[in-house]
Amino acid sequence: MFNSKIAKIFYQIAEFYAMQDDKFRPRAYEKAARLISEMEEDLSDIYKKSGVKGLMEVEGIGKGMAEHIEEYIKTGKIGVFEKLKRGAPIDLLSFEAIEGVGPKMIKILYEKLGIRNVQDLEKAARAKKIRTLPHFGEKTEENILRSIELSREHRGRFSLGYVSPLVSKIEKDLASSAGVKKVLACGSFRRRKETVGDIDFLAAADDSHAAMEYFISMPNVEKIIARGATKSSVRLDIGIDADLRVVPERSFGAAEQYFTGNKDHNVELRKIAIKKGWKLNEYGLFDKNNKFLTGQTEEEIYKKLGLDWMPPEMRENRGEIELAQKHQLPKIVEYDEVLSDLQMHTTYSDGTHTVREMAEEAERLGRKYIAITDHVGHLKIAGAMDIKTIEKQWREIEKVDHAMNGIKIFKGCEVDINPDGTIALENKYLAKFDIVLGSIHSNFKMPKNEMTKRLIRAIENPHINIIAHPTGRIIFRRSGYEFDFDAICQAAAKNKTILEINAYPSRLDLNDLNIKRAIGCGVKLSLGTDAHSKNQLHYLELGIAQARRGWAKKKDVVNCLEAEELSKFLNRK
Ligand code: DGT
Ligand code: CA
Ligand code: CA
Ligand code: ZN
Repeated sequence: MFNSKIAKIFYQIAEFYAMQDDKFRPRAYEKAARLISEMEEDLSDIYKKSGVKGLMEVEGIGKGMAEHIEEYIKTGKIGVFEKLKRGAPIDLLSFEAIEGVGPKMIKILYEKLGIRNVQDLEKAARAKKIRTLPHFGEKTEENILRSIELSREHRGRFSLGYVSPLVSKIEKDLASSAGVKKVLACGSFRRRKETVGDIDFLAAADDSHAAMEYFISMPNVEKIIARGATKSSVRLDIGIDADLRVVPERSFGAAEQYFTGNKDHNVELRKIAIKKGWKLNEYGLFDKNNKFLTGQTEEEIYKKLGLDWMPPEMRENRGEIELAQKHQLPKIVEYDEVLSDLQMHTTYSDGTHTVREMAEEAERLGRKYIAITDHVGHLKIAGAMDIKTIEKQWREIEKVDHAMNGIKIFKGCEVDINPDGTIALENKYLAKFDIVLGSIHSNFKMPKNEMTKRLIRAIENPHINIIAHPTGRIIFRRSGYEFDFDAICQAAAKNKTILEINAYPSRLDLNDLNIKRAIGCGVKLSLGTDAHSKNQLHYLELGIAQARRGWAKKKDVVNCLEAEELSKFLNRK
């Protein structure tokens, strides 16, 4: 998409300016890059309609940036960016996935060792050259190598939140092409896995021709990898590959099941069919004489095999097949049972929208209540509020809450957990919030037992209601700090401290497996988007999906409580 191209360039411009120690421009370009990548409207459309002026009305885009965009539309290049690249010919995007390697470090690496990309960096680290630089040392060298390994594990995968908007759009467009009766994106996307390797579109049509033609000539196709009558593969412009399979309508359920997977789940299911003397494939369930038994819907397939149907999020061969055979599947939380969003930021700290703007958008999305949770404590870069500002925000929240009838707003905050487990704001202030989230934002590299103690002490604090993004992992970038997860769950259950499922696409923390473990210990979970702008409030769906993948039930998720019930629950602590 055009926006993601511009966003990528702005992100690199920000990094180049950061390398030059520019005080103001890195943040401005970074913010613009973020806002642009989240926009629904295409910048090139805006430009076509209303020129540079129209672009300048977009949030975060000033005159200079609007002119860059015009230049890019007209010439395919941005002069400033080309000049910056000539000054330091570095492949900045290649470093994007390497945790701990920021612009300042890249600058030194380039100037002292001529490192221009991750391959150079790895070579230098393996040759033990990094440690020879002033202030770098062996430890940094090891960390760099570990980060490179981590990024390699994820190579070629994309975060669910990143691909979601485009996948939904293609689903809709495909569905309206001639002769197409049904469309569904299957595979890991349908299972709502946190990252996806490729997208597996499936369509039902008696004549596959129109659907195929449409698919390979969509505006988002960068190149065609393979084309055929019933199966084609393309590379989309956001970088990910997509397949389309077209099957007759009577096979749609079978194909849906087959292409949703996962593979291990399918293998087990096929074994069950074989035991009955049958055959299961993407065209249907067949008896030993190859007679078609069923295939139109997934429900029929599972039923015929003696199993209850289960949501795609559960199909990971983690025990669901046995339970489905015994008709004992847990009833996992439904998307519409979640009433609220319990983490978001506003202009009071590092968010881009006001309390009112966030509340209005949340209401539009159907939330019944929200918690505004701006930073308090040490995070000065994230604009942590002082006491005066907090009190001002409370008055504003009360005013907006009073003025809006459709939604209730809780006064919340996200406060830092100090290295020793104490909290970065005094108890007498914490006591005045409706809801308090405690987070670890610094000193990630502590010994395991110290980190466990740190978290338990925070969990035991009577004013901490929720531990936010409990493991600290960032998908593709950071594996999270080390601690004893089961000990944390036990302490959380005992102290009625909630663990968060942070729904931000690069966090999804707790993840599916940890959610399952936490529930097993009797821990309650909360959902929060951690939205830093109103365009991120729809991420809630991603968090609910992970809750479902972790088999959470309605009773496990506090966001399913009505607002008054939640208040009571919080006050019980
Ligand atoms: P991904 O794309 O790596 O995120 O993961 P998936 O699960 O989307 O895997 P993908 O795209 O390779 O295949 C889509 C589905 O097709 C997969 O979930 C199950 C099915 N499938 C793929 N290969 C096999 C296979 O060898 N046997 C069976 N039974 N099913 C398969
Ligand atoms: Ca796939
Ligand atoms: Ca695939
Ligand atoms: Zn945080």
